[in-house]
Amino acid sequence: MSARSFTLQARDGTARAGTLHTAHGEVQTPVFMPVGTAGTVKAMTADAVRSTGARMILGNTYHLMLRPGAERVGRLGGLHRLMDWDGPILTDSGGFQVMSLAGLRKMDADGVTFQSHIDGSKHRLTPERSIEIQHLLDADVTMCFDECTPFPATHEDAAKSMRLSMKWAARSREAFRPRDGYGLFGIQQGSTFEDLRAESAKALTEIGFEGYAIGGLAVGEGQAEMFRTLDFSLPMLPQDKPRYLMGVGTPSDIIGAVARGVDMFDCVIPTRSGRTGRAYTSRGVLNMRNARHADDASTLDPECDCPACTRHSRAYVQHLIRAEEMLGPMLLTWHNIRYYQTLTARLRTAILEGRFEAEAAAIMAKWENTPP
Ligand code: PRF
Ligand code: ZN
Repeated sequence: MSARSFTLQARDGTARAGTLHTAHGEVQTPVFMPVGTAGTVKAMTADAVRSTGARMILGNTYHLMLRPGAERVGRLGGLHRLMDWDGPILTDSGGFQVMSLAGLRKMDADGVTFQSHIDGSKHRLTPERSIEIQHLLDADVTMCFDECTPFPATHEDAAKSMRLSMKWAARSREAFRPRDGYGLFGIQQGSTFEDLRAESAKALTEIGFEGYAIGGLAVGEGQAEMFRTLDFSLPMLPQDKPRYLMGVGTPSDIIGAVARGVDMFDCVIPTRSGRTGRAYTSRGVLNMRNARHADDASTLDPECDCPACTRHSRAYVQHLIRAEEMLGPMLLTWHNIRYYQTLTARLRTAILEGRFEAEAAAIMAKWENTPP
């Protein structure tokens, strides 16, 4: 990426609409990136993902280094080629996944050694190796190697953890090879402490990144505390660069975060809940396992234009889920991703037209007050 890797098109209050320019095309923000952890957005072909309106997806250093291996992905022409996704890809750096998935793990100031959750084999990640892997994957947006501070944390523990992440951010910047259309994002930490978020923002902006992520949130603090932290954390980050809230969230989390100035999101909710039988709709969440859908000839969401909604009944989706047919999770995943794309597109249009607040209120009112 270059100096103009992000253009801000409009502001409505603190909400923003922009465009991210990458080697694999442009992305309109606010953007929701479906999670493609292991070289696939689970249950979806790349064409299907694109047809939902998604333009950028997320991949994971941790999973791909273990299987099929970063060097192998590199030899096979990179992640875009491997998975037939020609749009932009952002890759997470691995530390967060090591902490949540790996078996035995040992942290030191230089990096982390861990056991694979797949076969118990031993591996090591450092800032330098994480960046190298993300190069091999050919990520359009590379994330700094960081430690996601667990919640709750004492001020002392959060400070120590954040300062380690800032040292790793400087090493990540050193290791990153700048190329046109490619960028490195810093990750702010500091738990829910204002002084630590400020120290982290200062450290990151002094190093200088193409974008800034807010890490260490959505880890159990709850929505009110997350919003309170965003209220003071976002103004600390450069206005002219994209802001990415990692691992968030529910539709209401996303609306509240966009209102506060976040531009980018990723979350497993639409894909994971699709595989467990839940549909996110304009009128709230449907559990498609519930017996009340067994004879229901209506669609999942009358406002949705996805294949599940335009061609199938709730009764059919229920049947597929109960019979454990693969098409059930496929249709629900497709629908849920389409719902998230429709949501962010609506927010973007409203920001461009200067009516964000009313649009957000209308979406939330229908979500909360209309029986699904
Ligand atoms: N750091 C990284 N990835 C993440 C997080 C983080 O803090 C989170 C926190 N919600 C999700 N994914 N590198
Ligand atoms: Zn649908």
